[in-house]
Amino acid sequence: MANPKVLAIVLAGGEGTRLNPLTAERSKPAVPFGGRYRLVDFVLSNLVNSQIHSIYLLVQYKSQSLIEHIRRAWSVSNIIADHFVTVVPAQMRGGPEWFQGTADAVYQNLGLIEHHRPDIVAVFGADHIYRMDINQMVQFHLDHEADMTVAALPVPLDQGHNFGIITPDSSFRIIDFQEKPAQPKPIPGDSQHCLSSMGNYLFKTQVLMDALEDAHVRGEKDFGHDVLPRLIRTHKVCTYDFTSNQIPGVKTYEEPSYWRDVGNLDAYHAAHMDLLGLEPRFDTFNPDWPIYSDHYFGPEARIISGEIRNSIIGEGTIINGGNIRNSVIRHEVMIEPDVDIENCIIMDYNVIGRGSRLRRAIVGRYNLIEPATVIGYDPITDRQRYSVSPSGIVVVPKGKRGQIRVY
Ligand code: ADQ
Ligand code: ADP
Repeated sequence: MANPKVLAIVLAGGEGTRLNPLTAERSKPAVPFGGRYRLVDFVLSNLVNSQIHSIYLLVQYKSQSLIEHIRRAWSVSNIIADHFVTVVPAQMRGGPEWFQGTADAVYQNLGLIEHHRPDIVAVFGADHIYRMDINQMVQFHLDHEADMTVAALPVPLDQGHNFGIITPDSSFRIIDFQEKPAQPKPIPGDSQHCLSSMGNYLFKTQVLMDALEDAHVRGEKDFGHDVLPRLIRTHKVCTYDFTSNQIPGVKTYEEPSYWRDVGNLDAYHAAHMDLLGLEPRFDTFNPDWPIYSDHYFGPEARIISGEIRNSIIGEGTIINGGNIRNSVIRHEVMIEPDVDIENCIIMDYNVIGRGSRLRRAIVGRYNLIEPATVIGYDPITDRQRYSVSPSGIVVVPKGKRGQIRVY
């Protein structure tokens, strides 16, 4: 089939409880990432760069911030009818209930699929940092005449309990699937890794529609727990090897097949550190495969004085002294004199008061960090005042919007 019609459904309703307090007031896909992005920008950029332009984004949990980001960053021309990024809230068409799970979210929107009648439906998660040419997966799906295809990659065995674990046969057909197993099966010949689903699926349209009707009748709600394990018994479900995906413009120094589920604060912090350095593990600069986001209409960053090493400095930020190392500072942050910042993520609209010392901290948006504040040096005080991750990352939650004026 040349040029199949692909409709994308991006699941963007995740609560992201393990990222709390970053998700206390917004859904996980809306969580800021890097110097200027939100998590959802990665999957949307992958779709658009793969020329998949018909995109529904299913939202649910605390979605206002995500909806506004999509409006600012992802409004597309209305001249071409099938080019759209449309937010779909839970509309309770089938009864008085929100989406009950990922499969139920798509089930409640089967009408959209019927309306478009695509050849293939791409159901993708919105929570991951990666580049992927989805057309290569589409080609694989067609070549293997699969009813469903699941993108997958090897992950360390000790992380396997967080993911759906796949066992394929030699022709890539999935013969076993365990959602978040306590004891994941290693890949034959590689005892240190297991094959994890990335939560990105392609379906033949009718197969998806029938599977969701069937799941609904049975009271089943989730792709990973219910739909996938059932479909592998009745249909041809294949696994697409993400490590075979080739992206133009990826540098030799980048980690091959970079993919991160930034599901908890430690993983989220570590993925930021992957953006740093002259040769970062994941380079956000790739003109052949850009990551799109909203435009910031304020001024450039201004460095008045201070020493900055190996850091990302967002637009509209003013550095007025101090020492900044291995950190990501987003837009409109005021760094006052004599500040010391190391291994930190400072989100937008913050003032870091004179003489403060911050180490391994994440500062949510809209905070005024009082002068001489110390964060990340004394675990007991940190735990009394802030959230602290298992590895000791200290998180200052989001402050009140409109409270901070940097200029
Ligand atoms: P999880 O990431 O744990 O596992 P889940 O929490 O269901 O799965 O989230 C999947 C995607 O759906 C995310 O993008 C999330 O934001 C979104 N989502 C969650 N609930 C939703 C709802 N009610 N409405 C709309 N969107 C919703 C899944 C798979 C695993 C796989 C991992 C990879 O189940 O098999 O290994 O993804 O991270
Ligand atoms: P974020 O940091 O995620 O972008 P903001 O505080 O900047 O969040 O808010 C983004 C949008 O979400 C704003 O329009 C704001 O009014 C809205 N918003 C934030 N919190 C809430 C809330 N608790 N209830 C309703 N809307 C909210």
